[in-house]
Amino acid sequence: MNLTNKHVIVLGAGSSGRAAAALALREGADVSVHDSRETVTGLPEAVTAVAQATVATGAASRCDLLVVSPGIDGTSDFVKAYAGNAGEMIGEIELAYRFYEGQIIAITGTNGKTTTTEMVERILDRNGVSCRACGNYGIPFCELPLMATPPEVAALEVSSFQLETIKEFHPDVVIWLNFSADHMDRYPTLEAYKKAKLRVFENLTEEDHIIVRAGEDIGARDAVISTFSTEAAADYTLDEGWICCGGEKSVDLSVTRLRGLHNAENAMAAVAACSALGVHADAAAEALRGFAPPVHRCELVRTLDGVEYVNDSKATNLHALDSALRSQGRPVVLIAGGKQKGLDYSTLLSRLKDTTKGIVVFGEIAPQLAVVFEPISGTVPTAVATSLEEAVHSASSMARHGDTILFSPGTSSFDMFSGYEERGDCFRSIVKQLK
Ligand code: UMA
Repeated sequence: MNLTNKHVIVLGAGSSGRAAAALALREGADVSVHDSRETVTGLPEAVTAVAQATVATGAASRCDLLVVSPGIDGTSDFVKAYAGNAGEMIGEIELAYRFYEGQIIAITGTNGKTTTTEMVERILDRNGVSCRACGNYGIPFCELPLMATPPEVAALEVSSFQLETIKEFHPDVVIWLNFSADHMDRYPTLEAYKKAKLRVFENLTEEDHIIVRAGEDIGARDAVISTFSTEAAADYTLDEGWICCGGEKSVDLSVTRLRGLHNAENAMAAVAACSALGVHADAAAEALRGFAPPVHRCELVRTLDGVEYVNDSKATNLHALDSALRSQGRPVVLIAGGKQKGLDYSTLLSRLKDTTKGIVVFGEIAPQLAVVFEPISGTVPTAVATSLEEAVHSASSMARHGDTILFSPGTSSFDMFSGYEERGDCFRSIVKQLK
C-alpha cells in the first residue's frame, strides 16, 4: 500500500488512533485525526488534530483513506458521514497488517484472550523467536511496523470491534478460545457479535492453522485445525493437572501459577499455537514455569483473617463471571455489578446458588440485580451498595474465616470508572487498607 501524499483521516485519538496516525505519517501521508472530544492532545506535530468532530464535520471532510478506531461504532451516523467521502475505510488492525512483515498469531474469543496472548509471547520469546503482545491488549498493532526491528511474530489479541474493519488481514495462526454473550450494547443481536468475531477466519488458507476449543461452532474452514478442551475429546486435553498432547502428558501446569479449568484451556491454546510455529510442547512447558496470569484476572490481592480477597475486575461479561465462580474452591461472597450492557444475570442463578453464600451488588445496574437475585435470596442474601468501598465493607461483614470475597463484576465498568483496570486498582487499594 502506498500512502505517499495521500490524505488519511483517523477517527478517534485514543491509543489505536495515535498509533495509526504515526504509521500513516511515516508512510508519507498527510494525516488528520478527528475526535468528538473537547480537545485532542498527544499527536505528532505534523498531524492535524480536529477536536469536537461531529456528523457535520464528517460530511464536510474528504480523504483517500479513513481509519476507524475500534471503540467507534462503524454503523453510527458519525462514521457514515466520513465514510461517504472516503476512498477506502479500514480499521487500525488492517492498516498495521498492510505494513507488518512478520508472522501473526491472532487470538480471539470472549474470555481468556489476554492470558493466552501473554503465554504465547512468553513461550516464543523464551525459545528464541522474538514476539510482542499487541492489539486489543498491550501496544496497538500499528506500533509494530514502526519499530526499528519489528518482532518476528505478533501475538495479536483481536476483539470483535477490531475485526469489523478488516479486509485483507490474514493471520498465520488463529486461536478461537470460546464464545458467549458480550458487548450487547454495541451489537443488535448475539449473531451480529459472532459474525464480527468470525471474520478472523475469512482470509485463511489450507496452510494456516486454527486452534479451537472442541465443540465451538466456527463453521467449515480451510486450515489445519487443532482442538483443545478440559471436558471433551480433543487434540489437547487435561489429565491430573497435565496438558496432554495426542494422549501424552506434556505440560505440567502445577509449575505455573495458573488457576482454574479456563486457564488450563488458555494454556493448551497457547502451547498448540506455538507448536504450529515449530516450538515443541516440552520447550513450551519450560517457558511456562512460574507463569502467572496478568492482574485483574482472579488475582489474589490479600488474605485477611482467613478471608481471601480476589480481584477479577476483568470479568466484564457473564461467561467470565461464571468461569471465576467455577474456579473457586471455597465459599464465595460475590461483589458484582457496573454498567448496564444488556446481559441477563438470571442465567447464573443456579451457579450462584451452588457457589455463593452472599452477594453484594453495586453500580448502575445494582437495583436491577437485586431484583434478578430475589429468587435465591432465601439461601443467598443480596446487599445493595452505593460505592465500591461500601461493597467491600459489606462483603467483609458477610464473609467468615475460610471464605473468598470474589470481585467479579460480570459487566463493564464505564458507569463509575475509566475501565476495568481502574476499577480493579480501586478494589485492590480498598482491600489493602482493610484492618
Ligand atoms: N470517539 C469519538 N467518537 C465516538 C466515540 C469515540 O471521537 O463516537 C473517540 C473518543 O473520544 C476517544 C477515542 O475515540 O478519544 C477512543 O477510541 P477507542 O475507544 O477505539 O479507544 P483506544 O484508546 O484507541 O483503544 C482501542 C481499544 N478500545 C476499544 O476497543 C473500546 C482498546 O481495547 C485497545 O487496547 C486499543 O485500541 C489498542 O488496540 C480496550 C477494550 O476495552 C482494552 N477493548 C474491548 C474489550 O476488551 O472488551 C473490546
